[in-house]
Amino acid sequence: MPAHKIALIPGDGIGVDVTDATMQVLQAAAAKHGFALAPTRFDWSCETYLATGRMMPEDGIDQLRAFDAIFLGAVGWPATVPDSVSLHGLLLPIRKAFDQYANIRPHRLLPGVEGPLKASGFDILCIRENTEGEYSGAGGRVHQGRDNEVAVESAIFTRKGVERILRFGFEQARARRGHLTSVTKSNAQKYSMVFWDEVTTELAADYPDVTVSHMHIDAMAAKMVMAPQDLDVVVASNLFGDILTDLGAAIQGGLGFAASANICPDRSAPSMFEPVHGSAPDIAGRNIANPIAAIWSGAMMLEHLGEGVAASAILTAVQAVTARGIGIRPGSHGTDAITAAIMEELA
Ligand code: GGG
Repeated sequence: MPAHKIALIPGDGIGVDVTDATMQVLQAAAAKHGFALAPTRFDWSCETYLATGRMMPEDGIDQLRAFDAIFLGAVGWPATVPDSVSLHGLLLPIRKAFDQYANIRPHRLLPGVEGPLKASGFDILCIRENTEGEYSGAGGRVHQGRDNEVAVESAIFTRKGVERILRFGFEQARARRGHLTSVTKSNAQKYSMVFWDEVTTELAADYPDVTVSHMHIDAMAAKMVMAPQDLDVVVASNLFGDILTDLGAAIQGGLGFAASANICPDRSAPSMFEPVHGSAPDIAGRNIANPIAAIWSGAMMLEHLGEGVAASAILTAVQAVTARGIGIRPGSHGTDAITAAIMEELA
């Protein structure tokens, strides 16, 4: 029986709760569909940082390299470790080291879930550039604490980086409804974002079957609220994609439903799957967190591993559960109850 080697990084807060829930569902799906999952757990978190001074060991990336995929819960415990330290110590280095340049985030309403909008028939695939741009980590500070203090943070856009994420978006659009919206702020950011627009126009010639719109990030934020049903594939830079996908999560009913995949498209390294939400320290360990975003991310991982039938079965089970009204409103059902209902449907 084939066994997929999974690196599990539950991380902090509700990351632990939703990772445990996800693994129960994935293992049940594996048993039913004739494959095995061999998880290895890495307890790398803010607690690790407090104990060792690092979010993960020095050879952490090498330890992960041997796995077929990585599943991550959430990162962050701001009461003890600054978010900038935890994010740059774990999540961002993994994305960069494994060239997981395409961050894919689907936004649509599950059956029974009422989002805050009148529109319900939207199905958006946000694709966020995941390795450079505003999160490149290039910059520095001098004269700290003095009145001549300076902080510089450079957003880096390379032709290779911009081209490959746009090509990825065009391919996705081609496989879906054939429309791509490229999001920039090229009226204000006249170097990097004008460059991004130019590359989009250049590449569009290779995809005559895909229609293209250019939108500014501010107009896009309004569009996602006013007319999300008009959107198909949306491609954006690291920061813009990060923000837009929290908006996407909001219109799909909340962060409890927002799944994501950090894909290394040429498969030269493991891809990583994680819910969009963070660690939510206020509800950690209280059996309150909605595990659906994580379980959906787990289904995306199975799809990536070639287990499409099991992935579809999980999504069908999740949809059946939300259609029954389970897990559709914050606090209506606990983590365990939602997980149990999904397992029941799966069986
Ligand atoms: N579930 C992943 C997580 O903990 N996300 C928190 C976060 O702030 N992520 C920032 C990012 O996705 O770049």
